This record gives sequence, structure tokens and C-alpha cells, in this order.
Amino acid sequence: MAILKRRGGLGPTAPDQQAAGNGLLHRRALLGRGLMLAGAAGVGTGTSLSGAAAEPLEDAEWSRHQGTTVGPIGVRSKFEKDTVRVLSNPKGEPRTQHARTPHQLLSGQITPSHLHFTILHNGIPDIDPNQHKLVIHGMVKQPMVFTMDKLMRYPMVTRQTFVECGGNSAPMFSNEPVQASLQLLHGLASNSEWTGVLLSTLLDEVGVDPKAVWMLPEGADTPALTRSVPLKKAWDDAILVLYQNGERLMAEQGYPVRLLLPGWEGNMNVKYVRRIKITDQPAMTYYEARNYSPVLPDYKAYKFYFVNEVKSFITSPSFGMSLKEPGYYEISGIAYSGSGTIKRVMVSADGGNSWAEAAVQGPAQDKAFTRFHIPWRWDGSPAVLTSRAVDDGGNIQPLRADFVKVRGETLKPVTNPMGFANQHYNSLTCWGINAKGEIAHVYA
Ligand SMILES: Nc1nc2c(c(=O)[nH]1)N[C@H]1C(S)=C(S)[C@@H](COP(=O)(O)O)O[C@H]1N2
Ligand SMILES: [Mo]
Repeated sequence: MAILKRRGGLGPTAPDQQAAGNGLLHRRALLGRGLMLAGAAGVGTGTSLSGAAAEPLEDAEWSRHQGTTVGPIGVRSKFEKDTVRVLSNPKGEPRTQHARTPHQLLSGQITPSHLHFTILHNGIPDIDPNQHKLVIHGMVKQPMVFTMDKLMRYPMVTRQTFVECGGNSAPMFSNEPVQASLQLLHGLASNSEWTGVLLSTLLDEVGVDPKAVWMLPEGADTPALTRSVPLKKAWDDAILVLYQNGERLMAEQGYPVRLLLPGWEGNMNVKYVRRIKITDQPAMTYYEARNYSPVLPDYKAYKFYFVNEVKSFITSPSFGMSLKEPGYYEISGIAYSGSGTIKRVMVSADGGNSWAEAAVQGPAQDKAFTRFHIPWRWDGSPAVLTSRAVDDGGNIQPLRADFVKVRGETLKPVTNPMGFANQHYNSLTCWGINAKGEIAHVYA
């Protein structure tokens, strides 16, 4: 169990820094005056030295000889070996493979490429970029085929956006809180900086029939995954992505080219895209007619559910960590919305009885992860931490009771701990902290 170090050890909290119940402080409390106070008290994040101990540090083993040889690809410190994705199918049996992002061990807003979550329904195809081609056809004036060389010569755009599987957070549909790490609960969402050619640029070239309203992208891996996408999204902000965080796409993310539909259900972001057919109606493929149509309590199902709605969760502290002692901690997390920009994140330390506004790392970007922080003084008594995000369209994360009323919940026991079959959970995540500083997943 990772132990969280408290930050500083201020004396009694100045009343003007309190922003909500149970020790939540104003989001600026540790900047400016708050920090000065911490300094004056002589107990910042470091440890005070006095007398003989206040000497230069002795050289450690690693300071005394030449280091290891630098290789062509950067390497992480061996001490970070536990910062890895969790795999659902490590032997690569012929079924879906999931790799979940360890949000609880990361910070900032970009997911490192090698920790980006992935879902592949039949493994990673070994595609030669010199042979891969993309064809755009159907209701167009002039069908065209694009080699990767040709695609690389078009003007490109760069933007950050998240990708989230419709099945992310499925365990949250359980009627009892599943005791699992953030990675297992919400690890099927990641955020990268993507570079590629706007699909609208290519649609202009092929000349779309004005009667066309849908398109059907198809992947080059064996499932030949196809999803119907309204053409409106293609004109709006769809990208044929070639680069991820500055380098060519990871093999898992769709090398050499993938479709990116910012803010829309992960499954529609067809990787290894080899064909886009322009049509006047949806194809009702397996992945839209069966697999990704959330079922409601009355056994009806949404016909289409494209947007990943406004959502947030606290990454630290979170399940699997523990608070060592009362004192100052920084609460930090991620917020995002598939329909816009994060406007505000509210945080509660008393299970939603009172709320304070967190500092949002800005400027928040459209349909991208947005990091939030708020200082908190834990007094050692039980607390329930949670966050609630609002986007610029005024969409607010629903409270659990309201969410469950509409979307339903799954009764435990479920034989497979991750086997909760429902999608697009975007209600709150709550972490219950007991007097020992242990953190459990709770519903509030
Ligand atoms: N060609 C192809 N595209 C695919 C998939 C796939 O298996 N094959 N999986 C889909 C699913 S279910 C999701 S959630 C996203 C995951 O994208 P990522 O690997 O970039 O995270 O890709 C989608 N696109
Ligand atoms: Mo997915």
C-alpha cells in the first residue's frame, strides 16, 4: 500500500482559508500567503536540519562511478517498474485485450504513450506503412485512395484530446462499491496530443454527395471493426491521426493511421483505418447495434450513444493509498467532457454536504483531460472525498442517485469482478477515508 506523505504541517488553519467542510481549503491557500505561513512555521515538505546534521550530503553509491550507457530509446528508472498498465488478457487469447492506464500513479494531463489505455478485439496488427492504404468511397464525386506518403503531405493539425471506451467505469454500475484501484475503475480513458490531417480536408477532395449523412470507417485488423459515424462529426473536428505525443502512433493506438473523433465513444475511433465509406444511412454494425448500446432498466436500449459526457475523479489520494498522519495534503484529479471544455470542478471532503471550487490547470482545452487541485487539511477523522465537474455547456456530473434512476445498476454478486455490462458511467467517484487513513471506494 503506497503511503502518502503529508505536505507541510501548518498550525491551526487560518479561518479565511477554509472553503468547505471537513478541512477543504481555498484553492489558492498554498500559493501566496498560505505558503509563507508554511515557511514561517518551519515545516514545509522537507525536514528541518539542525547542528551537525546541517552539513552537505555524503556521496551515495550512484554519485561515485560512471552511469550506464545511454541507448537510442529513453528508459524509465527501474524504480518506476510498477507504473504499468493492468492487462485483462496477458496471454493474448483470441478475444478482446484491455490494458488500463494507472491514473493513480500519474500526474499532469498527457498520458505517456506507453501507458495509454488500449482495447484491441483481436491483437495488434503488424502493418507496414509503405503498404497500408486508405480509401474514401461511396457517395462521393471522386473516390480516392491515399498512401501514407500521400497523407503525410497534407496540412496537419495538433490538439490534445482524450479517448474513453464506452465501457470505462463499468464496475461503477455495481449496487455495492467494488473495492478496486482507480486504474481498474476508470483506466479505460487516456489523453494524448494527436497530430494528423483533418478528415474534412480529404472530404473536400473527394467531393461528398449533399445527400450523404453518415460514414462507415473500417479498420485493417482482423475484426475489420466498423462504426457508423454522422458526417457532421467528420466536418466538425474528426482527424486522421498520424502522430501521438510527437512521434508516430503507437502500434496499439492504430499505427500507421487512425480515426480520431474528439470526445466520442472510444470504439468509434477506428484504428488502422483503411476505408471510409460515405453513405446516407447507418450500417447498424455489431459494435453499434449490439455491443455498445447501453441497456436501460426497462430493457430498452439507447440506439446511439456517441458522446462521453462530463466526468471527473480524484486521482490522489485514491484507493490503494493511505494517509500516514493528519496534516496537509493536496487533492488532485482529472476532469473532462466530450461536449466541451471543463469550466469548474467542485470538491467535497464530507461526501457532498459542502463543496469548494478546485483550481483548474488552465487554460482548459476542449474535450481534453483537465487537471484540478485543491489543498486539504486532514484532521484525522473520517472523510469522504469526491469531485464534481461542470463543462462550458453547463453540463454537470450527475449525482449517483439521479444517475442510477435513469441508467440502472447491477446487483452483486457478479461472477467476473470487471463483468458489469453497462456503459457511459459519468457519475461521481467517492473515496472514504477512515481514522487510520485507509482509503476505500464508497458511495455517498
Ligand atoms: N481497428 C480497431 N479499432 C479500434 C478497436 C479495435 O479493436 N480495432 N478498438 C476500439 C475500442 S473498443 C476502443 S475503446 C478504442 C481504444 O483506443 P486506444 O487504443 O487508442 O485507447 O479503439 C477502438 N478502435
Ligand atoms: Mo471500447
